[in-house]
Amino acid sequence: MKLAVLTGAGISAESGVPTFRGQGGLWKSYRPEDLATPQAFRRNPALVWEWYLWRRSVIAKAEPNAGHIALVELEKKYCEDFLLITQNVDGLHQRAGSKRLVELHGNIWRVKCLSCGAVYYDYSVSYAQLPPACKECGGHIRPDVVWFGEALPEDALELAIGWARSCDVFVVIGTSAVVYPAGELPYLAKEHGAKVIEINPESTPVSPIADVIIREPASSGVKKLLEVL
Ligand code: BJW
Ligand code: ZN
Repeated sequence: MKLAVLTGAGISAESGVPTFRGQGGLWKSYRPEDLATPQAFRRNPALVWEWYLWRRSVIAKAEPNAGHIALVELEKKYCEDFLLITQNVDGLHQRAGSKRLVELHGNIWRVKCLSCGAVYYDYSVSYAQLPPACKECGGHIRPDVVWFGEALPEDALELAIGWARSCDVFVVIGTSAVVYPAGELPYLAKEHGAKVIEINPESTPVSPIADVIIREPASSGVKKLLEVL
């Protein structure tokens, strides 16, 4: 049996990382839609960087929770018949030990230079100046994440689409599923005959097509999933 899992911000909520939408999703009264765009960065790069540095500092203090860890168990059980597709940029799946993982929206700990194109990991939670300078050429750097209106990394998206089309079970954990193209993957899986399982304390647009719904937080929900799969 081939198993694909799509995760969103909800899986990291119990690690203390705020979700984007709903309670606690706001930073200084800005909506993510107002900050996670190339236009916002062009208009006010320091403000956008401040948001990312605040999030980095929160993530740096966070630990993977029982939900992340249970997904590592699932990967060990299914081996190459398993793929974890995450919209999260926090790196908590990797810290828990997930290996068969694809990041659709980049990684908050990676930066990209707007002048020379260098891409590298950078674990700073503060910089002397904003926007920070590239270590290679001194140009301005930005977080290597995917903002609204930007294309997702081609390889990552192709892999995710291939798995959605070919898996037997597609599990959706802790995502509002309102952001595309990631939000489309559960529908694609369903269309291609997969059983869809949702783990989320709240109803989402995926709920009506889900074959099984576990209306629980990720930490207890993924443990239940381990018992049935
Ligand atoms: C728990 C829990 C617990 C709580 N346990 N669960 C109109 C229609 C359709 C599409 C569009 C449209 N207009 C524009 C678009 C496209 C746009 C889009 O989708 N917009 C919609 C908002 C309408 N998409 C894009 O622009 C994408 N790119 C694109 O389409 O490119 C086309 C292109 C092609 C070729 C060339 C050029 C362009 C890019 C989308 C990028 C999204 N980026 C962000 C920021 C990433 C960087 C960063 O982190 O800063 O990604 S936005 C933000 O939303 C982030 C997330 O990954 C993403 C999804 O959020 P997620 O994870 O679902 O979180 P929440 O907060 O929404 O939900 C949390 C859930 O957890 C809730 O359901 C809770 O109930 C649950 N929960 N506690 C389990 N304990
Ligand atoms: Zn550079």
